[in-house]
Amino acid sequence: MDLAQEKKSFLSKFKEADSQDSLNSLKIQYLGKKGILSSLMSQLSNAPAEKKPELGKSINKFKSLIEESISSSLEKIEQSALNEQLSNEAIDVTLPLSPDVGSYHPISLIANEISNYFKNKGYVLREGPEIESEYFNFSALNIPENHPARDMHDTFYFDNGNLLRTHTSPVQIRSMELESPPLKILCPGKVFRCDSDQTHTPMFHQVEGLVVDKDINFAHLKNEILEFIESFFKDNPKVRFRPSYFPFTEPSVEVDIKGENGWLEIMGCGMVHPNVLKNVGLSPEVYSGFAFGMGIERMTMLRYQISDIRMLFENDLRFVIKG
Ligand code: 2NL
Repeated sequence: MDLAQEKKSFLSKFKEADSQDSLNSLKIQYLGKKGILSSLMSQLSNAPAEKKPELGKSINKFKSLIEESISSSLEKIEQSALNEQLSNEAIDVTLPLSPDVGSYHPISLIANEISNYFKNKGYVLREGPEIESEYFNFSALNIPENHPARDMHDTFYFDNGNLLRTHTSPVQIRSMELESPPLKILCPGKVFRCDSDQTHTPMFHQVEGLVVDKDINFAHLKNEILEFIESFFKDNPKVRFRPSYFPFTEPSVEVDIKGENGWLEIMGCGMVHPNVLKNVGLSPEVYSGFAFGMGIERMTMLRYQISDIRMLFENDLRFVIKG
């Protein structure tokens, strides 16, 4: 075997090898156990002693040449395969989002808007159970047993005497029992009444506010309501405070705004009844408060000009899909 000849033949085969497979088989052919390099090495042992050092050096040089050229070629091929894979797997982050992306239901939008408005005024959110006792839903609110107001509310009762709350007021009773004045809370949530027509559904949402402190008077209540209406209804409607009756407030009023077809009732409110304060252990001689309540569906219908409350509960996808 002639080293120079082998070198020439390797270089020409190497030039042809353009894949991982051909490079690997070339490697075996030259550097493998029974490869060309090992035959050259065995020739070395038969060579005359004076030629051995130089021949050995040349064989080693040839070996390094083979190793380096094959491994650098393999590295180049691997790198370009990796680049190709990366470019194939690339995600185009500039692609538009699916137009069918979800959005908040109008009731949630209005509930959040009202909650955020009052949070910015210093109110804190309070929540409570939807299944209540008669005490928290009625008695504590100055609605005695056999009072017609209990029928008025079309209450859903459980066999054990508990009920589905008919308003969120029991949350405020619980807060007054657990915390102490000054108190400024907002209670949004689901409420239930056995009633169903164009303006009533058996479940609806209410938000009630309560402020209790020393020296709270009707002017505070009136100002709070007027500022809220000015913010919620952008077209600055005329407002009317109309005397009314709730067992849990005295005096009580209902609030109307002037619409295109006359006055529209939007909420009820009043000064917390002294009996309600007594029921939660607060002296009406020391403390006073105001409370207000409104239906979230009603506010939603006014904002989006929805004429039938049941449309809000029909799962019409146009209510919840953007775009
Ligand atoms: C309405 C009227 C109202 C209240 C809710 C309340 C709560 C406590 C004490 C006194 Cl703990 N009052 N809440 C007061 C007046 C009116 O709601 O039309 N809601 C839809």
